[in-house]
Amino acid sequence: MTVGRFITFEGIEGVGKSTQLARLQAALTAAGREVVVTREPGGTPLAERIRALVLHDRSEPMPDAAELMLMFAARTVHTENLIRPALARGAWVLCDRYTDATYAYQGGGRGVADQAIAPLARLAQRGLAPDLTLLLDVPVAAALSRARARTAEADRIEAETQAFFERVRTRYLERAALEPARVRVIDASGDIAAVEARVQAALATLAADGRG
Ligand code: Z5A
Repeated sequence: MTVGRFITFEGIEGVGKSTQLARLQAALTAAGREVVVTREPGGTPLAERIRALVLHDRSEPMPDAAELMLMFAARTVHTENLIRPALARGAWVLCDRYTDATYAYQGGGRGVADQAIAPLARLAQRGLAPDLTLLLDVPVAAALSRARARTAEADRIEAETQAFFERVRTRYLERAALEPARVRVIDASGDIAAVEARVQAALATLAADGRG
């Protein structure tokens, strides 16, 4: 039985997910919650090995279907071995990306059909879904300029074009419109404290819904 809370952060690269996730972790920990912070692809030793393959292996071309299935292989391991046990003992799981990212990147970005994604999502998640998804949103150019101010070498997906990220952002916003109770769009422009206040306001609505 799920007794903790499962909160995911989504958005295009550089939008500020990791920054806000760390702030929410601090706030929830200070409030006495057990908090588990994790990410996708990855989150467990095996899933992190899949992450290294899917994001960094350039030894040969990676077909879109292979990229899709590697994302779900990592997600299945992560869901079964880390997320479900943490929720079962009452922890709040804060996850940097989950299945919405697959619909946005492999679906919107690569053009894989939703009909190919949905059955894999059902297999990997076995009924588990986030209680709340915070979709951080700014225009693509602003997010990429935040991300590219850092010095790390771009991975296979970060190296994509601005047009790719426009499609990813559009798909994220479409998904939010389809599931407004779960997916809250957070205006991620402005300084870090201003965005944090918007995240806290979205969290308060989770509590008001009786899910917090
Ligand atoms: N992927 C996929 O294709 N399919 C899937 O199913 C899944 C993932 C699950 C994982 O990337 C890649 O996997 C991702 C999608 C793909 N590829 N892309 N692109 P990752 O985990 O390596 O990185 P990321 O998720 O893209 O996040 P990121 O680049 O680390 O960005 P972020 O976490 O959103 O931003 P940040 O690190 O918090 O902030 C970026 C910089 O901006 C940093 O210097 C901050 O100090 C600064 N910042 C943050 N907030 C602000 C504000 N408000 N103002 C100004 N500056 C700010």
